[in-house]
Amino acid sequence: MAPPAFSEDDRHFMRVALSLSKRGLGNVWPNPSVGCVLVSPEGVIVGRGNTRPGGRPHAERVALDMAGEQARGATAYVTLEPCSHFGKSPPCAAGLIEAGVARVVSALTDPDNRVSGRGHKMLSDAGIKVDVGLFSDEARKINEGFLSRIEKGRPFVALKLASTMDARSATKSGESQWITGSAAREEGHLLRASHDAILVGAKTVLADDPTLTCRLPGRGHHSPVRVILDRIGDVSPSAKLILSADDVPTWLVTADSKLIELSEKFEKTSVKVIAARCAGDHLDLHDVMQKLGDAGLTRVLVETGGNLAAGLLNAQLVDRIIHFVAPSVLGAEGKAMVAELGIEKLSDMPRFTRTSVRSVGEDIAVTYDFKTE
Ligand code: AOF
Ligand code: ZN
Repeated sequence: MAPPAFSEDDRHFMRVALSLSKRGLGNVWPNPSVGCVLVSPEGVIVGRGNTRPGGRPHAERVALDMAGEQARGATAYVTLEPCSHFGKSPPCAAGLIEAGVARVVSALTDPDNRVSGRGHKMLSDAGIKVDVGLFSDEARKINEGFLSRIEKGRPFVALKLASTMDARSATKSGESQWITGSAAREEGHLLRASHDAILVGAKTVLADDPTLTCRLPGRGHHSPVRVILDRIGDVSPSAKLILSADDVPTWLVTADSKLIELSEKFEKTSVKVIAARCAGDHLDLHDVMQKLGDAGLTRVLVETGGNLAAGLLNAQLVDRIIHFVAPSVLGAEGKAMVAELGIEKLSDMPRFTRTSVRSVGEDIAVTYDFKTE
């Protein structure tokens, strides 16, 4: 069958839906962040919506509620296939049918096995014209977290690194605050807001006692889950992350053998203790990510020291690197931003594709995505 032909209007309205969908990133896990625009036959937007915080209501439901009767005869632009399953509310596909929508333009088939094509089929069985595939690459990118959890069983992992020009992240004695400037640190907060969780190692908690919240003027107080990897139970109940666990969710991942001990240690707090397998003297990072995916996380931002960064790179678990580079030099005695990887041959290096370079205040921010082929 020939691929559907999309008009300039189709492209325009799908772009609006895509930009709406970005608003929910970090806020809608375990669900994908979807955007929906309803356009009347006269070309007027009569409803729009994106998946609401916590993942419900779905985008289509929000847009349909806004449009009311005006949805009749409209075209719906959706960044993901409308769902076909009964969750806490009836399927979005049924909602679109009932509202009398005439055509649905959808960017992507939903890989969730409760949907996977059935939403599109429900719509076309009801006589609605369904055109799939407009801006699918863009839609995939926005929902890379959700897709990773469904397709690989683990969240999309972004590693944030901040260093001098010679890739040092601290002095020999461990002084690291602050290598990058205030603009880069502010960007760091923005980055946190678009992730479901921030992951750190116990060593970072012991050294810096961070809060890892999102402090962004005018952007409310959405703070992602804080995840601490603490294989042996080093983190103290008086760490700021633990003390603030009532306000911002804090999860601690430990070795299977420590589950009971640490559950008791944090019994009186709101900390959620999760057990993962060990591989030698460290946590099996594949199992850690699998457990975080099982718990619903789709986008994890790692802000940690060189050892965990190296572990994740060696395990091929880094999907993206965001590297802030300061205009300074620390020399070989400084701490490397990535610890030893044990690489002997260039052909064994993990390789990335650069996707953006920007100047941020005095620093530069370079983003790289993992090279898959
Ligand atoms: C949509 N529109 O805005 C989103 C969808 O647990 P439930 O019932 O909320 O369903 C979650 C699933 O619904 C999720 O895994 C994905 O397949 C789909 N998400 N679907 O029609 C939306 N967020
Ligand atoms: Zn839905």
